[in-house]
Amino acid sequence: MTIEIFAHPFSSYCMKAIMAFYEKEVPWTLRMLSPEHPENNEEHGRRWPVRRFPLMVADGEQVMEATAIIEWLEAHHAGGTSLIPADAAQAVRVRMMDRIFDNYVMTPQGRCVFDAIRPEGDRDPYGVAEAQKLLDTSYEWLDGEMAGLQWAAGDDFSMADCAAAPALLYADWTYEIPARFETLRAYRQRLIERPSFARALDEARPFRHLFPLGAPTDRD
Ligand SMILES: N[C@@H](CCC(=O)N[C@@H](CS)C(=O)NCC(=O)O)C(=O)O
Repeated sequence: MTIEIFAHPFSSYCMKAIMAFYEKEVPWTLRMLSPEHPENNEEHGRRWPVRRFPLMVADGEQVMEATAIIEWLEAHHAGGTSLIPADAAQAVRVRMMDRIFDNYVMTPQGRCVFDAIRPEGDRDPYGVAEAQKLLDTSYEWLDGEMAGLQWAAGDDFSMADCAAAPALLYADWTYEIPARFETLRAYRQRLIERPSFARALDEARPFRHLFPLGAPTDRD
């Protein structure tokens, strides 16, 4: 089976999908989305006019959305880490936490970053303040929720942790997780040390200068 992923290594949602492939030890080929590869940009836009990435094509079958790509991976490849429990009832927690990290950490984090790259006169301080307020709420809730847990759904690493890793990485760079949330910060560190994410993070390292708010140079 030939699996191609239209992606950029520094993209948070791409990291989410890519680390899942590393967890499952399934080989794939990068179709790099960058100005140096206009043919990839053209095919990506033709396949998915919304132009969001990652987008996966596996033997002609196309899947958009990082979560759906991981769902596809789990459905087609039994090996490696099991990212979604086969038991439907147990899978609820994984899917719920996946949505929580996407909607209430990754989304407000992105809102702050995208505001920073707008032209001066088009900035939205109210929207950024709202996003930061949501991050405050999410950080506090997650700090309590993760107490006593190794991973987002319990003892086993899952798709929810693939969502959490880039979300918490970039959220902390954007709007620091306060020191008092020790449990959440420790979970973020466990994610950074997870080999699948460490690999994706290393592949993204050459692009850190692209982070509009300035990426830290002494950590992560
Ligand atoms: N809901 C999508 C979000 C994908 C997304 O927004 N990806 C970003 C890169 S991290 C993107 O496509 N940015 C391009 C743009 O906003 O035009 C998913 O889960 O895959």
